[in-house]
Amino acid sequence: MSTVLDQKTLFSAIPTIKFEGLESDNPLAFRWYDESRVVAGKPMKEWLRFAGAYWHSFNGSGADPFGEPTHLFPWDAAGDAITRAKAKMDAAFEFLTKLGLPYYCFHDVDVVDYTNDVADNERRLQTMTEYARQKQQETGLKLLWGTANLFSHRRYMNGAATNPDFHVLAHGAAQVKAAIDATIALGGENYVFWGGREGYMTLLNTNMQREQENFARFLHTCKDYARRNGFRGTFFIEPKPMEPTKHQYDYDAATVIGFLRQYDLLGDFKLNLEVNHATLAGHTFQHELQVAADAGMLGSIDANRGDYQNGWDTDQFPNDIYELTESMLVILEAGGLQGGGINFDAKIRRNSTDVQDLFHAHIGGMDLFARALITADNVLQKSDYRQIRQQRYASFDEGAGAAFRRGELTLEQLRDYAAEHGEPQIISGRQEYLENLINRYI
Ligand code: XLS
Ligand code: NI
Ligand code: NI
Repeated sequence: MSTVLDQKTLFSAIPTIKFEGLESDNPLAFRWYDESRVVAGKPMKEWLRFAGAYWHSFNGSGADPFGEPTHLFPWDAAGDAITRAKAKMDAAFEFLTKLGLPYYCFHDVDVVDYTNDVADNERRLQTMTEYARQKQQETGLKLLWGTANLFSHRRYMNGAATNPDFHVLAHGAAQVKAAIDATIALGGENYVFWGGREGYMTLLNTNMQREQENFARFLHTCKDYARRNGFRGTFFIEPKPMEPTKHQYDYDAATVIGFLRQYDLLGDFKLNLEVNHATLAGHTFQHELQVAADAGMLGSIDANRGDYQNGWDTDQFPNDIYELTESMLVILEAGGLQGGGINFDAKIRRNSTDVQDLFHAHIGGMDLFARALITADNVLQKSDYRQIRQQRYASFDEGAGAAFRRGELTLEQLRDYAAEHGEPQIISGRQEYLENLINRYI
């Protein structure tokens, strides 16, 4: 991608990526991801439901705050907005099909250039929606979720739904309406809200209560519109604690669940959790997954990873089998994702400039998830992992412990139990044993 290649030749040298197994030395093949292999009662394909992210793979230019683009895409080279958008979509579908990714995800502005004219913007998106609909039909690819970008345009510098200016909120609403229309027309299975600038830079100029109320009202309004127009999928909120703003209201899973409960949105919304957002919030990804799973809100995930040596959202492709196995344990025990899938919200590095790099990145990520799924399933089926965890709480399963859980014991009765039974035994949490267990099955 470092030199502008002919559109037709961009991906043509790359073969369709196939499963070749562990014997294979072919870097353009899957070694673990065998889509129809059954794990824990379901084909891998159904557990994982991989999606390609339009914004990183087909718009991400490699530019950073210090440097110009390094990924020069042929589809950006010539023609009007629709011509370029169609060329990009042709390439996108070729890429997704070659990888065997069953789904894709997009923001409105990823698909076609955004204009400031509301009606013109709607027409452009409609044209591209029709084009995408045909492409989906030809290839069998599906839309995992659609969304609107309410954070890049300068008018959103103080937020969209939480902007202090109602006029800006209305523009955000216009974009969401068009993006919901597109999602419905494409049979999109979910719709995502990532509140990129729904937060503040300083509390000195911010009425937090009013902003959160407006945010909730906005979500209700969007949800009602979508439902009235036949959208039956799930709405996802994607938590992130900061970046681009100092503080974002959708801080982490627990915060979002509290917000949805407070504003009566629990019935229609679930969570789309992103690895790098979890770490930015000071959590592990497993923590976020567990919080969501426990609330019945584990909808979808954005797969990527951060960098241990710096704090920001580097969106690198996942490559740590140990961490991912821990995450898959949570996902498997929760019975899978509710309605969502695994979206590669990840980008190749600025200096990864070969066409193959985008393939290697996704192959690595897909193989890693497949391997983590198999490993986690082995841990659950073959080891005493479940038993140890269950045993740890056994004192609550019968007798006084069970009575406590049923709400039958007063504080006095608890006191008497302590006095009668003396000092509790010291019981190990067996952390190192459990940690070794994961490595044993990798
Ligand atoms: C940015 C977010 C974004 C969402 C979609 O950090 O991850 O890419 O997934 O708006
Ligand atoms: Ni994301
Ligand atoms: Ni992100």
